[in-house]
Formats: sequence, structure tokens, C-alpha cells
Amino acid sequence: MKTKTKYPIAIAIVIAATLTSCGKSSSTNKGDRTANALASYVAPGEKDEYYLFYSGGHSGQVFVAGIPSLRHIVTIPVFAPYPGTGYGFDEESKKMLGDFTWGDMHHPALSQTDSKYDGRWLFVNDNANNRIARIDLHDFKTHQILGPIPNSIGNHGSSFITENSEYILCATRFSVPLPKGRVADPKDYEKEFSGMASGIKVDPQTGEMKVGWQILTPPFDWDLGSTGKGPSSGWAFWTSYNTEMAHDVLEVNSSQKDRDLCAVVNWRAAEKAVADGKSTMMDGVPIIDPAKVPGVLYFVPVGKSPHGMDVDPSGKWIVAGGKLQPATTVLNFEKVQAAINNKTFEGDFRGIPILKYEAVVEGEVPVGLGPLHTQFDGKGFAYTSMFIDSNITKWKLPPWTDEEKKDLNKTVLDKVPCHFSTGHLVVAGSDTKNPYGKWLVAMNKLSAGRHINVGPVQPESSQLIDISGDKMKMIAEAYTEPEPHFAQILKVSEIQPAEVYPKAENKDPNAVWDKENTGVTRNGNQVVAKLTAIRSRFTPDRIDAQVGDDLTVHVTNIEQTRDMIHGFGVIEQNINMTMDPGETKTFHIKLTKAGVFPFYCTNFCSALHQEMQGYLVVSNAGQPLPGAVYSQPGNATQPAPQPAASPGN
Ligand code: RUQ
Ligand code: CUA
Repeated sequence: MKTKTKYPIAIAIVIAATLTSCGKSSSTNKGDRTANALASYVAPGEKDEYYLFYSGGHSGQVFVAGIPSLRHIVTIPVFAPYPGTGYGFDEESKKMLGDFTWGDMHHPALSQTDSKYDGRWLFVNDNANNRIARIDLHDFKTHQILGPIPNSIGNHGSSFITENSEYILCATRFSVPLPKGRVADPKDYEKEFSGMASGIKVDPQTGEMKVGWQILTPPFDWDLGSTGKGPSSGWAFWTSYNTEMAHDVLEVNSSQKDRDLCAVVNWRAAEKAVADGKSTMMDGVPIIDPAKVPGVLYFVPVGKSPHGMDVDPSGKWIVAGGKLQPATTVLNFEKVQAAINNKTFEGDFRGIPILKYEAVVEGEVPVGLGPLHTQFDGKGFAYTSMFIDSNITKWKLPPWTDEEKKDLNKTVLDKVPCHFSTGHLVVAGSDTKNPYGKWLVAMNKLSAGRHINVGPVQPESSQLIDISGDKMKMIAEAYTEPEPHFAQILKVSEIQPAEVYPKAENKDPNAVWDKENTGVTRNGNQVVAKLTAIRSRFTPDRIDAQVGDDLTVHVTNIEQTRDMIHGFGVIEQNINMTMDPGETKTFHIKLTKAGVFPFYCTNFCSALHQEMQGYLVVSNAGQPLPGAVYSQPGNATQPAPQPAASPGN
């Protein structure tokens, strides 16, 4: 391993970050203040025009905010329990989470049809536990978590959706000896470790995901990517760092080469290779070895330790962020195609052709220091987040004039300072063929004391930038919990989420809607309670059981009115479900201690919300109370106590 030190770069990053941390607020003049305030002001009773779906980073959740107000509206729990909505407590969500209690979410992707958002699903990735989840936009809830994905470690390079939501494409941030579970010495990294790109197949009707196929790769650390459209339809692109294949002190050892290799993947060819039987199975997944199946994978060298790799709305330009070089690299997909067809290669890496850099690059745009991600407005402009310079740089995509080509500085049009150290940015609809444009949100890694002092735990800052004019305008800022990475913006008018679950559509076999069907049944040590919830009572409001019983409780919220959500918390049993109107939820516990455990509605639902309570009576084994709703263990169905008429409705 070469040991030429790269400390100056590391130091430059640290200094830049420190310099921007002074916490001084940027001064905005009076007139601009008023105009900006109006631009993001959504008056009480009025609504935002766009949804902003932020990934919640290592909170594992999705935050939904409105644009232009930047107000947080709701949190959608995905990879971690969230007592606020009872997520991770009922059987269904517990099963989805499995043994994991956290995830590290990075890149949400709205489903697309014909390279436009179709408003059906939002897919999100979990870097930490190699999972992908699907949120259905008809109810803003997580409906599937797929994973851990076999043969995949560090699911960071996802979720990148193809133009008709055929696949979610993922690439691994880390490499390990495969199949998982095999042990090899990290010193043998180059030989023993592998990375992977995966095609997660999405059912076009239901959105149900399953692992389709995988492409074995050298042990580079795959970073960010995106999918093609238009001329680049059927292709996908990822940057990598650590083409050096270092296994230790990566800060230094993975920044040795002046260029790293990006992956250019023909995912339709991968799909076809599997259909043609050109794969072998590993851990239940068809694996393609791209050295043996030409045409699936190519490499392109781009500037040092790149990060983002974004395809513009026309599908023609692919922009890689340089991270450690002060430029973005613009690839021309037509030239990529030509280089592939004419075999304009500069050698190969382990049998994978490396496209000749000069043959595929349109130019290196001097955007400034620390370019990470690029977004597009559909009008020929690109916006790049600058981590070190702490700004957003607006520049002009090709085609460039001869004059511009001579000096690409001329394509750099505007910069707006951000606070501070911008990571991702999102332009409304950037990854579609028709961006909405207008708004850009910068997701900054440091808030550096611009907010009221909340102690050492610091929020992240997001800034709303108006990109509708020639010059960008900083409009507003807001704070979030850690830590939004990427985000997606969807026009509110494009979806009509349900606000209640209609009774007719509740297919839960344990749903009950009438008092007659509620009750507690006992069979051996299996006790099953079916309850209704409506303002302001549970029916029945007493559940009898014994120590050693398996207790299953199904609660149906029989309201059909928006906002009438009920909760079901049980004292000292670590249970809290919430049921939205028309929804049935189930929990299951093994009863281990005797006592009387009150249960109560956890969601403030009515003036008599406090009164919405009942008792779980757990007798000692074999000693049921005389008044219990069953008299003998093993008895069949017992009627529930007959409650008085509901007072609350
Ligand atoms: S990464 S700050 Cu996880 Cu999306 Cu670029
Ligand atoms: Cu139901 Cu509070």
C-alpha cells in the first residue's frame, strides 16, 4: 500500500467545517425578509403545495414536511418502533421489524411510471441492516420490509428506482466474504471480499418486493447511484470510493488514486442473463458474474472519491460529485454507448471493461469544493451541494457553447451559501423526466448554533431555496431530528390518501364491529379477546386471564370519522397500539405475572378520553376469579360482560 499521506485534504475538510461553524446568522435585509416570509408562509387553515419526504437517517423513520412551510407534519415509522403510532407493538409491525430496533435510512424513492412519479409507493433503504421498505401512499404506512437482503452488506447505494418501478436497485457500501457467514481475514480483502449490486423486483400491482438477481462486484465501496431514463433507459450508475481496495485506515488508504471507478450497469441485460440461465445460485439468489456475462457491467473512471451520481431529466447527462476534487464530472451517455459499442476501453479490471475516460466525459465543471450531490430543474440547470464550501452551486448542463467549453467556469452561474456543510439536496421532481422545479431543499449536516440552544444534542438544518429565477434565493430554514439524507418532493394534488379505512375494506378476520361479536374466549391456555373501540369505551372493558396464558388481543376502531384514533396501552406490559378509524390491530403476550393491569386509550379522542379504560385481570394459574368472563380454564366461548350504551358518541 502506498503511504503518501493525504492529511492535507483531511485537514482542509476539518478547517472548512470549523470555519463555517461560527454560528453567525446570515444577514438578510428587511425587504427580503418580508418577501421570503411571504414565500414560505402558509397561513393557518391553508395547506402546503408539496410533500417533502425526508429520510430520517439513523432514526430509521421518514419525516413528512410541507413545502413551502417546511413544517414537520407527521413521522412515518419504518425501521424502528415508534410508540407515537403504536408501530412495533402490534403483531404485524413487530413481524416486519423482526429482531431489529433500528435502521439507517438514506435514500427515499417515489415509485415511477414512465419516469414520472405515480404516487403509489415510497421505497426507503436501510444501510445498517440491509433492508428495503415500502410505504404505501394510500395510507402513509409501512407495508413491507424486505431483508436482510442475502449477499448484501451495507445497503447504502439504494433505493434507486427504475423508470417504471420494475426494480429497486441497490449496491453495497461494504464488502465481506460471501456468502454471509463465511470468515476470512480482512488482510485478504482483495481476494476474499466481494461487493454486490442487487435488483429488487417490485410487483407492478401490489408493490410487493422480492430479491430478483444480483451482480457480483470487486470489493469497492459502492456509493451513490441513480437510474437511467430516455436514452439511458435500462441502465444504472454508481460511484465508488476505495477502488484501492484498502481494508484499513480508509481515510488515507482509499484516497490514493486520482480516479475511482464508477459502475455502469445494464440492468435489462442482467435481467436477461438470469432468464437465459447465465447465473449461479448463492443463498437462494441468482448471481451474475459480470466477467463471464459481458455487457452487464462496465467501469468508468471519475475524479477521486466521488459521491453522488445523478442522471439528469433528459437521461443524457450523468453527473458525478468529486468530493475530493473541486469539480463535478459530466458523462455523456451517448458517448458511453459509443464507447461500449466501439470497445473504446482503457483496459479492464478483473475482466470488466473500463471505458476510456476521455471518450465518455463531456467536461469537468469547476463547481467548488466538496461537491456531493446534483439535482436538476428540467430547464437545463444543475444544482450541486458543496459540503466544504457550504453552498449550493447552480450551473448549466451541456450542450455548451464553444466559449463555455473553453472555460467551463462560464457554466457556473450562481452560488447560495448554506448553513452548514450541505450533504444532500433535493429539487422537486429532479429524478423524473418532468421536474416541478421551483423549490430546492438543502439538507445540511451541521446547524452550528443557528437555533436556540438545546444542549449538546444538535438538530440538522434544512433550508428552502427558491430556484424559479436566475439567481437562487434563500427563503427559510427549519430543523429536524437526525438526520435527513436524501428526500423526495411530491405535489400534494397528485395523491388522495385515505383518511379512514372504510369498514367494507377491513379484511382482518379478527375485526369485530358489533357488541355481539366482541368478547373473550379461552381454549386451553389460549385466551383471545376481540374488542371494539369507539368514543369513549372499549367493549368489553374487562379481559380475564391467568398466569401462563397466551393472550391475544384484537382491537377494532369502529369509528368511520377522520381523526378519531384510539390507542390501547396496557400498564406494565410494554404494549401500546393505536388504531386508526376502521383499523384492526392485534397484540400477543405471554402472561407471566398476576395482578390487575389497567388498559387505556393512549390517543386523546374525546372529552371522555380519560374514561376510556378497562382492566386486564390476570389471576394466578388455576385460580380464576368467580366473576371472570370464563369460569373454567378450557371452557369454550363466554359472553363478554354486557356494557351499558356507549356514552361518547
Ligand atoms: S449519502 S450526503 Cu448516505 Cu446519501 Cu450523500
Ligand atoms: Cu379513545 Cu382516547
